[in-house]
Amino acid sequence: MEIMRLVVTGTVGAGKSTFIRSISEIKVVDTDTRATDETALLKPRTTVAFDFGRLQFGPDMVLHLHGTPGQSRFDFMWDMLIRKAHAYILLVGAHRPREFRQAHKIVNFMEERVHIPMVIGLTHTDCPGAWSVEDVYIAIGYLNKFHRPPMIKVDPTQRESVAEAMITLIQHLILNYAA
Ligand SMILES: Nc1nc2c(ncn2[C@@H]2O[C@H](COP(=O)(O)OP(=O)(O)OP(=O)(O)O)[C@@H](O)[C@H]2O)c(=O)[nH]1
Ligand SMILES: [Mg+2]
Repeated sequence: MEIMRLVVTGTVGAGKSTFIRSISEIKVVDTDTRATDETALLKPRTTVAFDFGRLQFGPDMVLHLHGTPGQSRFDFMWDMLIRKAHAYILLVGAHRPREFRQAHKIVNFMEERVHIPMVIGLTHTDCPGAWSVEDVYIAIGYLNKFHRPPMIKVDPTQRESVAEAMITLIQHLILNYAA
């Protein structure tokens, strides 16, 4: 049985914990705690260490899903989780442009440590003020159309949508391995 370790990272409240809860076949181990800092203005609970979920993918492969906290004060967890990952998805809330800088910062953090396949999952596209895929690419620093990771819209609350995003990530991973 092959274990594929995938990291779900991204900005605060983008939907990382929800994403893993939607797809995991075991009850997710999470470390969500009542938010007491500025995050409390956005949401009542936040991840302080990690989320962990598991998904059987075909007869010979099992996916381990590791969700990171969104807040950068927990970036030692980003470091621990990304170093063991085979690929990652960066979730970005399309409705919170003020967080796009943070998304850029997370990508830089990861790229300084690993060179592994990644895709971007754009969440909250159903919310008022949501930015388009093209505008988000530019806002987080991907100006060159020919040199970008794939970006897909994903609704972490919908299992089907999360499954589609996972398939995109795994296809990207396989293509990269084959190259
Ligand atoms: N409408 C809508 N709500 C969403 C979407 N994605 C996530 N949510 C909601 O956003 C809220 C925050 O989701 P979480 O999964 O806690 O976010 P997180 O990325 O784990 O946040 P931190 O751990 O604090 O960084 C939850 O209430 C989700 O149900 C989306 O695409 N659309
Ligand atoms: Mg979380």
